[in-house]
Amino acid sequence: MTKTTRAYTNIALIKYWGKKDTKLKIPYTNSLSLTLDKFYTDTKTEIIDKDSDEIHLNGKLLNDNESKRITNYLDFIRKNYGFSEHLSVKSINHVPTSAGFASSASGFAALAASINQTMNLNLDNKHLSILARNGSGSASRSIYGGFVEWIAGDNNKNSYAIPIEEHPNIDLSLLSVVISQDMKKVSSTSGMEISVKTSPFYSNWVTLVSSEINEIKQAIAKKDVEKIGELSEHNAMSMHALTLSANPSFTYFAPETLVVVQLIKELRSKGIFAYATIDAGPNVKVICTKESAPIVQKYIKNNLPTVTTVVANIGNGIQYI
Ligand code: 2P0
Repeated sequence: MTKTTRAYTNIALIKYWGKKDTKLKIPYTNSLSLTLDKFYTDTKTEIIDKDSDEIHLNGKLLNDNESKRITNYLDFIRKNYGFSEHLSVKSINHVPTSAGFASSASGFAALAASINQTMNLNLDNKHLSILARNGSGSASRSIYGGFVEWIAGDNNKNSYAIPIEEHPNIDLSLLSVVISQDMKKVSSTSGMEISVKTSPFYSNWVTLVSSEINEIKQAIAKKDVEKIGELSEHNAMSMHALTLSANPSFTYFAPETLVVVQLIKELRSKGIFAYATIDAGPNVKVICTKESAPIVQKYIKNNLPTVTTVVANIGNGIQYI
């Protein structure tokens, strides 16, 4: 009897932005993330005696168009892992769009782990991370809890995530400030592609990430939360500079995104621990401590009453329930 697999979402502190190989999802740089609690995907897969897959998301059977990304992924796995059976996939996403997180990281990590069980692939975590990456790059990191580094590599065998500190005893929380729940106009996949091809700063980004990854690992080892916050904010802003300097230029920022960044700077000038990180959307994730999180939450709500906020803590890797 196969169990349900659960994978949590992660937030990149040093971000993944650009692929050397778009099909296999091999990135140009390493990246480093923190797995979060609360936001997760539960998935169960079963072999079905049919000639196509059945994908259910949150209790709804998806049509061909809606399930295409998943069925393409299942085709890829069948071809590369030597089986031909079709599958029923039942996923429940506990990553509400209202929390401002993407679900592809937890979704593809849970799916990879579930297929590993159902098809008896016997993959260890390294190979599971490779399989998850083939679905979505950031999913490679959701195999593990805590701080995780995705080693870029240069082929399908040597690009995978490794745990840096699975259960770090460190005082960090993440406050998500949700500005908009609308679907983004430029997907991460195409945003990365345009940035790689056209930003004149792309090669500087590759150099920057390699030094910031080393610095943040030292900061994690020393539990230097200030340094972790500083590096994360600088890395996020540098990633967004790639979108602004692309041709044609684009941005994921909404006007309120910049207002929140400004409020965070005001808080810091008053001695409150708060650093911003922003992914491929307008929402801001604020790196806080347990003590500063409610203060930051209140300050942002007072200044921008329309936003919603959610606090997350450090979470675990793949679970079998
Ligand atoms: C990250 N993001 O490191 C970066 C920072 C968004 C900004 O990984 O094309 O959904 O499926 O590999 O993993 C979002 O991109 O992209 C992402 P694909 P993915 O978390």
